[in-house]
Amino acid sequence: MGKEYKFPDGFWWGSASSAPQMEGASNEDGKGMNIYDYWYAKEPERFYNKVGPDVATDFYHRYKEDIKLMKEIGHNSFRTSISWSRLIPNGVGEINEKAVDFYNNVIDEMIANGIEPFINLFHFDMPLELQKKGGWENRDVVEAYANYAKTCFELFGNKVKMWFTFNEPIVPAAEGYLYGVHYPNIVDFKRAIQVAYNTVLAQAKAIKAFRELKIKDAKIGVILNLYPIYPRSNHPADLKAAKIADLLFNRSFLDPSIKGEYPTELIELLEEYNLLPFVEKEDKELIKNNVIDILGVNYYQPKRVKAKEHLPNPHSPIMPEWFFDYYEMPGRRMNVYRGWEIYEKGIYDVLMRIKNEYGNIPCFVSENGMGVQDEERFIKNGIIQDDYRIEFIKEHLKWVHKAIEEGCNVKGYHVWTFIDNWSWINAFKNRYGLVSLDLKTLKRTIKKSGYWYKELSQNNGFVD
Ligand code: BGP
Repeated sequence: MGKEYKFPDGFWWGSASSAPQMEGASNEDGKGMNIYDYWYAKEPERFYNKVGPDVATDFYHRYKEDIKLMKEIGHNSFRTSISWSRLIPNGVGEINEKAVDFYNNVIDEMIANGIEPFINLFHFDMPLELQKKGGWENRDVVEAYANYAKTCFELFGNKVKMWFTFNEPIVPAAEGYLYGVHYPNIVDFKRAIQVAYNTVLAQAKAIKAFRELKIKDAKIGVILNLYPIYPRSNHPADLKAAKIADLLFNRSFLDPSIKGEYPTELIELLEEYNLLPFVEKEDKELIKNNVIDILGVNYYQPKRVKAKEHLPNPHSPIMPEWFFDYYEMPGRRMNVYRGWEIYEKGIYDVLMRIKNEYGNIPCFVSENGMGVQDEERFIKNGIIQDDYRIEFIKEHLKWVHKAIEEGCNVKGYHVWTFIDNWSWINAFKNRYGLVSLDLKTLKRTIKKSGYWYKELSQNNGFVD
């Protein structure tokens, strides 16, 4: 008999996904285009095997079957997002009644099956009409988002009690405007910072609207991809590298979301390199007064950094990597399919930091999971035998358990994800689901990890 890992009563067990990654029906029932629909139509070759978001997992048509499956594999909660461009096709103005019906049906179906809906408002999917107006760089879009958020609270607030402003708001800024990976494929640090700042502002405005509506028993939070950042050594130059990476990748969203203000060191750094965003005088007060109730932590991998080996080319566009190099720790373990390091203790380090430096605010693991390619090779008796995924989840949960034992206010754990879903430029390359999806027939089959997850949830823990 091994050790027993029991979790607190009422612990959330479930998974997370998002509208653009599962709904499909991207051109049905009055949905407007978002930037991914548009980018795929324009440059399909940028997506793995040229598969776009038009069908995804077809949740739009199969939500009843899927919610039943969620229940079957032990979900008591599930996060998805509302597609802004489905609800308000132009981003502002008219509401699409068919979308209202769809989201009401999904929410009702989840509640009827004992699954608490966690609803996120934005998962990278800017309505195209608003992108044409400058997207997050434009303050009118910030206003439009606040109105959209208010509309969602009014429409669904009577049944949804867990709200999230953004999933990984740093991603549209960094991947879209700095590294050129996501649409609109721009490389410009200063513009990326403006985007990041405007999303923080948008969040504050949404929270303000949320508080004014005084929705009974409802909470609002944000979901951040946080990284434990480990320096190569204790040499001051390595420590400085880690500190800057932390300011840019963690504290840029953590501090304003929880403490209501930006770290002084971050402001000074940006000022020194002429990267400060445009701000209005009244923003500061707004951000200060509208902070979150709960934090979702997405954790996949740590960042390891060291002092730079070489001076950056002064004629190249300034990048975060002007301040540090990535460090490949000898002996690190990799998920080779995704190219991400597996380091389970990282989740504990992040959670303990939230406890010690961010007032032990209620939090939960909002994404954690393992994407593996060509999983059909593991099929035995018709089921994918994904023992590696069970192992991955277990080893992370042991560290979550330890953080809870040491007083961290962790409320739940959500796997990424319920069913193999569509992912941005990687499309269906890496499979993350507890349930597999046959891309040709759209047939769903529970994987070994799905059955295991059911037991985990039923026992509120596991023995290992
Ligand atoms: C997170 C995103 C998800 C999801 C996941 C897996 O960053 O919130 O949308 O996609 O990562 O990453 P990927 O799909 O890139 O392998």
